[in-house]
Amino acid sequence: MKYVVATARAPFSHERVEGNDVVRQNVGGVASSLRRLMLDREGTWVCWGDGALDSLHQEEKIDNYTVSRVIIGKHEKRGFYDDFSNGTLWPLFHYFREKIKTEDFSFDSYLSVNRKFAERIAKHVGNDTVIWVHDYQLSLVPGLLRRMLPEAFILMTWHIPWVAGEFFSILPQAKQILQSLASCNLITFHTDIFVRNFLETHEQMLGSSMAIKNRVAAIPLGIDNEYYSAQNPSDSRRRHNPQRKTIFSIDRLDYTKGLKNRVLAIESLLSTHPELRRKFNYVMLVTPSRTTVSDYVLMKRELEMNIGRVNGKFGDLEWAPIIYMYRKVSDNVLKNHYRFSEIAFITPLIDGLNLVAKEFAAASDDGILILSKFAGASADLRSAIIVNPYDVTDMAESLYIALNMGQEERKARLADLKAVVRRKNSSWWIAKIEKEIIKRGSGELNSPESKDN
Ligand code: GDG
Repeated sequence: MKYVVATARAPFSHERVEGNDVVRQNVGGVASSLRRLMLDREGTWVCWGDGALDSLHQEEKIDNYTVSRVIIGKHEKRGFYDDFSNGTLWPLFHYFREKIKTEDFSFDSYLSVNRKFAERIAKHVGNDTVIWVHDYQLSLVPGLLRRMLPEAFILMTWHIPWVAGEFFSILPQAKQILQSLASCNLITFHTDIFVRNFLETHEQMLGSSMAIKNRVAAIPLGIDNEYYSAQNPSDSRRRHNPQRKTIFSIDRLDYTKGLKNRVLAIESLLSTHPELRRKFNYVMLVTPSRTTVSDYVLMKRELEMNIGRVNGKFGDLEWAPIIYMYRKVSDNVLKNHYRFSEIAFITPLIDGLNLVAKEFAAASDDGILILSKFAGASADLRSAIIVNPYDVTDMAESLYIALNMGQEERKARLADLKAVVRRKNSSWWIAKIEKEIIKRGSGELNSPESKDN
């Protein structure tokens, strides 16, 4: 099988560093799983060339596949990425009704960038090619491609939640997006709930259909378990203060991640259990994200005010409950945090999956995972302490339970989590998806909607 993969984010970018053209590998679970896939098979990866020097390298061979970069102008980037992808679709698919922007002009840019992707993909498609489109930034690509290539096999993997049909229909362009997705041969989501929501949406807006049911599957992304569970020899020392337990989290700065509620949970914990003062640190790593989108700038200010308030209320000359860092860290530093933190506190208000929860389970020596019930990963990671991220008291109580959990229970829970993450790893994910592609075979590749009844 040969692929043309399409993602908004690039696997590699060309940046200018001290006057030199430097190739940078982009981090993130999706990029690394797909990089491995492409290494194994020849093919093309179509992506957005957003690196400073990417326009000089629109087509380039990396290892045994081609990276084909779509170049987007400044104005178009604003409409496509800042406004429609992240100002409209992102809040829509995470149930943030008040944040959804519905200005028409940004949709024009979104459509034109999706068309550029579709045209570029079409250029690289040959016989036996599977076109694999990823995520909400490229939702119109399948429909545009279907018109150009009626026989092609088009697969879409949707990485974020799919919401209830009624909520989705807020979007003026809802039908257009849904019709585009419905033209795929296969659509994968991370959970059964998202599959159910998608099918209900389809039924409400386009009518009931057996064919669409056969083309949707829940296949959660796995991680590279070996990479995260391997010990880094240079990190054999304990990084954190052995006198205190470490509660750890890492997230992009995003309103879906429930960052403020975690700070409030620390406040509640210390108010109800003052004996825990100086007994732990909450190491809160936050990575800059979408810094040109206005909501994100305001959110950062609010989060930092709350951290300052809670540290001011409980801290002293020798201790502050929250150690906040706003930056990107290297993989080695991140793995070190995973390995040595006693507790991972991963409580998004809603999340398609959440790879951090899986990475922590793979890397941890003896840790406890506290996980939001609204993270897609909670469907599999049942041995975590599952919390409601809107219930600050519940989260504080879970922290208290985790801080006092005996070794036997800790070990049993972690062993369960590790077993799931090991089994459903990134190779499992690819194999499962390929099985679904093969199952559908070429007979079903031709115009999927024609089989509807
Ligand atoms: C979408 C969905 C779904 C983050 N900061 C640093 C860093 N990371 C790495 C983590 C992890 C990844 O980035 C973030 O994981 P997410 O699961 O949040 O993925 P996203 O790509 O943001 O989001 C999400 C995912 O797609 C996959 O389908 O789970 O629900 O929103 O791998 O480790 N890595 C390093 N330094 C950082 O500062 N090294």
